[in-house]
Amino acid sequence: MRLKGFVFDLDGVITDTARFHYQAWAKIAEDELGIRITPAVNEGLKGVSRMDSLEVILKYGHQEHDYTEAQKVQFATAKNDYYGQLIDQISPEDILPGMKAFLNALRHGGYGISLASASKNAPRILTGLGLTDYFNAIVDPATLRHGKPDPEIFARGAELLGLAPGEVVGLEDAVAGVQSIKAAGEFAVGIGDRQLLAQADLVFPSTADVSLAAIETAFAEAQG
Ligand code: B16
Ligand code: MG
Repeated sequence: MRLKGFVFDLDGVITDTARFHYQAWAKIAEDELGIRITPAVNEGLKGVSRMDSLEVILKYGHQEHDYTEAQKVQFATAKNDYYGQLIDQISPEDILPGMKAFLNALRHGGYGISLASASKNAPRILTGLGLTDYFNAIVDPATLRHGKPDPEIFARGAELLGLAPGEVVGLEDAVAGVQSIKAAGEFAVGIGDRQLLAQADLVFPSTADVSLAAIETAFAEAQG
């Protein structure tokens, strides 16, 4: 099959929102729950949906049975309100190194481009970054039944481009994300630690290293 499209994760691939998620969850956890989260806890929240992130934090604080659904929704809403204030500062300067050039190369190459982010704030973040126009489609995470590592989100990313899974590359920085790409039957490009992302077909240590030529070569070789 020929390579025709790219399905992007957002946080950790295009920009670093993890620090804002951390800041917002740390505040809500401390103020409302009396739980002090650590950077290690935050690592476990990457790529995880908002409500599931709250469950991880409650479990960490041994409070997983202490609240009603309505109270949990309140905590998650408070977190998102504060997070919204933080991401309002996002500008094109927050695009991770190399990614603007990479998106330009994809556009010139005539590739389809879609976004497979678990974040309901993704459209707002792309607007802040000035990147909305690069994307032919954005998966709406509210319409999904399962989060990463389930294949649903990356499968949808290809579908929205009108492409088969075998015709696209998925880009991810999280282990659960790479698992989602592979389970969808797509070619996985990992960004980060080679050992951690060993399930990816190709790994770049950082966004600055991502090369379209290297991806095209590896994709063609994988066709056998
Ligand atoms: P929201 P990604 C994910 O984005 C984040 O990594 C994760 O930390 C966050 O909880 C999730 O989005 C949901 O975000 O609260 O804005 O809907 O990595 O899938 O681009
Ligand atoms: Mg990510």
